[in-house]
Amino acid sequence: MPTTPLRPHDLRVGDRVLPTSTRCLVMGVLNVTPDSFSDGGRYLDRRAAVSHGLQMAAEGADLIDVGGESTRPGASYVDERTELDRVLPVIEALAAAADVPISIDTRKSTVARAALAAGAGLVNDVSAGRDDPELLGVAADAKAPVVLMHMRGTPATMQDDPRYLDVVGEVERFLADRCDAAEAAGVPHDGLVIDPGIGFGKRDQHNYALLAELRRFTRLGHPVLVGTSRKGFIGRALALPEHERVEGTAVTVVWAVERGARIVRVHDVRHMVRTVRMTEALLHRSSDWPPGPAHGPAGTADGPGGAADVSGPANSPGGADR
Ligand code: PMM
Repeated sequence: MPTTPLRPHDLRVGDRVLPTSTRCLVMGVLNVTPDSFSDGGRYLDRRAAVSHGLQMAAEGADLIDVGGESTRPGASYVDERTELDRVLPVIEALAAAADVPISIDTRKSTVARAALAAGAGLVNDVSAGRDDPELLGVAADAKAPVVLMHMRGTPATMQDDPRYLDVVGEVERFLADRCDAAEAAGVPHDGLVIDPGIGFGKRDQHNYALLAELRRFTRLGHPVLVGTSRKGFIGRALALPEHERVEGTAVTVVWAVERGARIVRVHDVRHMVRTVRMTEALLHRSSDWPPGPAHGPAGTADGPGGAADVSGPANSPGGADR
């Protein structure tokens, strides 16, 4: 395994390039499920789901992750027809109306294939291609990038007494092996994203160790995705329920960006877009990162260039607003 961090590459999604080599992207979570731990039941109605996806895009999400199967601890299996019925209409509508790529959060090759045909551009598989080995070939055929996440067991069993001797080393080896499997199935090296799987078959001490050593995962040479949003370890640290974890999530996002994360998967897009931008301004010692025209949706109410744009020239000493 290489010992020094490698520069992660950009991701090619259809005819777009997602600039993961330059900045950390924000992936908005859209769970079309009755039982996901934080937003379950809210977006089971198609119109509500599509409107929330469009809102996240307007708030600056770089991509939208649509899922039709809850992966909360102990969640039961969702059959293929149910999952397809939940996600396909939402993906079709968002692909037509939103100007950001859509990823399909699934463990099933059939769902991945149909979602890609319906307009999704990436596949996010929390089983890293182990539950359904055909999924990697489906992504390869569609030339779609794949997120490979570490999980111990399945969502039904993953929190049954998870133990590791060296959680960071074990997750790193797992991800390296799954990258090899994906490449063997035809997914190109620069179509892979890796994710240590915060909260998937891990105790709090494991989540903390993985976040502390996040930079090690960048040595694999792929963009690192981190999903801490509203998760249980934040709730336990702050003694707060899911909908009260936005500040706790923001701190983990700052931490992850500072340690090399190139995609953060979040529910509270508006807040986390600002959190990521401010962290990157600090890291690059510049209010203008990446240099050049501001990224994100042009002209949203309070996005860059929008009505509430108070950015002023980079390096300006600041006027009334300091
Ligand atoms: N977490 C959840 C679902 N999918 N995918 C990736 N790649 N990484 C994650 O951390 C992740 C995921 C669970 O959270 P949710 O129920 O709020 O979607």
